[in-house]
Amino acid sequence: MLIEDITETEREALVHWATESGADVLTGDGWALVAGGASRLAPLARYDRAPAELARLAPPLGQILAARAVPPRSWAIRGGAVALDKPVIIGILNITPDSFSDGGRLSSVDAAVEHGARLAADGAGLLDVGGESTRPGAAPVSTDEEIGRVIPVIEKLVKRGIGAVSVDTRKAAVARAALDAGAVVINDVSGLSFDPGLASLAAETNAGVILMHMRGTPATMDSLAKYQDVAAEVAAELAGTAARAESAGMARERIVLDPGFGFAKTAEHNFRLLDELATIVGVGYAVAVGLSRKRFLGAATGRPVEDRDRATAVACALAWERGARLFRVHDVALTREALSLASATTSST
Ligand code: PMM
Repeated sequence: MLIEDITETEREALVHWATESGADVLTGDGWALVAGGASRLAPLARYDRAPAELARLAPPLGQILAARAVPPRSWAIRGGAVALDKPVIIGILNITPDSFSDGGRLSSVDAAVEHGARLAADGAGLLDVGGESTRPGAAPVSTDEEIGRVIPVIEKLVKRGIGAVSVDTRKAAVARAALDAGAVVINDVSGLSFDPGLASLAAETNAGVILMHMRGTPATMDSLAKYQDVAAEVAAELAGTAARAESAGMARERIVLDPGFGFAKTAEHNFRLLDELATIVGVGYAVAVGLSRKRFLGAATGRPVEDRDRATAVACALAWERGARLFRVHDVALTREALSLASATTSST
């Protein structure tokens, strides 16, 4: 890597760092050439690991390294594996009172299962069933209520063999009930920070996990949307989450990371994060994105929430190019079309 326009202090710090870490460095007036394997150079691109004098260099170095990162080709889930050499679409099945409200509980369960069948037929490789809204300011849901919403739907989806099921929950008790009912993945928007029991449960059961980045809780996250360099900071925080998951016993190949679009991020942060998504891929795990119908897509297109599926499909194609492999969306058919083109156009990145 050739690094230009560096100060004398940065040059000295770089030489010192290279001696300690075993990388090779050649320097001149205002420039440095650094050579070494990607794993040896990676800490330099982590603003939380690099020496303080080199913090300014971390974001551009992160981008250089990330551009060379190769996304994992497979994700181990409970009882199987998901190939990641093609885009994997995760269909959203939110079971909240207003989502399938056509009368009594039984008919709304059936309506949700039918919707799941349609998402699977459209090309969803995973159906993500959730019973708690995580929108800013959404009211919390009790564990019993959440179980009552999601389990009947998961049971029927599994019984009818409609598709692999993931449960979108922050709670270990809900995740356990969902796994017992046949779910194979836990999608935790809190990134293991809400319920201490979730990490050991995931490790014991060999579930696949999607660990998402956010700060605070849905009630407090908007006030925590403060970053100097959003992609580098989200990458560092997700690396910490993944390290905690592994020390709780989760195998690396079961972990998917998600930068959490819209969670503790402003529209501008979301645009930067999408552009610099390769920095998240550079952390070294498969990356999922949840872009579907989110507010920042409305900020760019002027479209209301019910008319953001085209913007979602385009955003997913951009994310694929930058190394994302899993895409959580409402409109599976449209997104699949955009991703078919994106993946046919890029050889594996
Ligand atoms: N977004 C929502 C809910 N769950 N899970 C993951 N992994 N990533 C996300 O971005 C995500 C999520 C909120 O969106 P919704 O209310 O439209 O489901």
